[in-house]
Amino acid sequence: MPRADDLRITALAGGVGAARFLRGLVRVINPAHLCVVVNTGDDDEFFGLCVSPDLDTVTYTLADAVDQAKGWGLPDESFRSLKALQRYYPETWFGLGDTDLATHLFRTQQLRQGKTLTEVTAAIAHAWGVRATVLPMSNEPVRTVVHTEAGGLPFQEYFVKGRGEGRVRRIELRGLDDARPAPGVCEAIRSAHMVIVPPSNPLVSIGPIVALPGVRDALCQTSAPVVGISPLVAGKPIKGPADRMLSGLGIEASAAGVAGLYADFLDAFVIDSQDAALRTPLEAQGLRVRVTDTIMSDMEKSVALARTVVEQVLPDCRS
Ligand code: FO1
Repeated sequence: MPRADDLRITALAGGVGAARFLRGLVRVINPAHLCVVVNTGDDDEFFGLCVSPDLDTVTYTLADAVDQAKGWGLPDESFRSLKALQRYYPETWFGLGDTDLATHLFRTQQLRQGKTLTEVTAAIAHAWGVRATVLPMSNEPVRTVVHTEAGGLPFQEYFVKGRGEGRVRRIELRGLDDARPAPGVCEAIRSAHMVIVPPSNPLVSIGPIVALPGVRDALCQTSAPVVGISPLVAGKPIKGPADRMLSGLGIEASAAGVAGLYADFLDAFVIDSQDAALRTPLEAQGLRVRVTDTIMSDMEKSVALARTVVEQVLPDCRS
């Protein structure tokens, strides 16, 4: 059995929820042994700039540079450039901060020079001193489009401009048919000692990663235990519209509903103490269940949760 220090862990990640877990994980294991595969379905272009919100949230958080209150972006931001852009653009609802703009300018320029998103993401992570490997899920664009009664909206338009309102009827992953997992994604899942699915939205954060060809098979076939952490506590997410999205699609908005979406690849599931009653039904589905405090309101709680997850499955890990 490997020691916690030697563990090679691959985590799938959306934005804020996953990042809060990962900030604890890099204090429990060697960060150089962590590979994070990040959702890019939320990516979009604003003012000609390529914006990858989940990649940046993970990178800034692992660099201990994220705005703690919001969980995304950089602290002490000003928005003078955005205000100036109002002169030229009718819509400036997406809050790109002045400091954050540097990352989008760099990413856009590098992509236009022909670099892949994998290469640019590695360069950004390196520039922020991040020791973990941060991988975009794909180098091809996959865009999450949320269909409500009002029609299909690109993810940021649904989530930020529309505040996640409207009954969700369908989630479309535009571009999926022409996309492959980025180099290293399936290998990282297959060669890890442990795979973690942190508390991210199962439909629009983890869903796009798992939908890429070969990723679900890699998760099912890896010899590593796959452990998930429920993003829902007493049926509600800490942040975002996951519960309403699940209900809209006819899926139970609970830890059990989320476990059902991961049923074919999950070995163990960590649920919150408030959901202790779900332990027995989840165990009846063949899952190993750990009940603990999953609300990561500060760094100590993130570290404690990461330690619980790692210790829970450590005995299952092959050397
Ligand atoms: N979230 C918001 O609620 N409002 C914003 O204006 C906003 C801007 C933004 C800019 C850069 C960035 O990296 C993230 C940003 N986010 C904003 C967060 C983002 O919408 C979400 O965290 C993810 O897409 C969901 O994981």
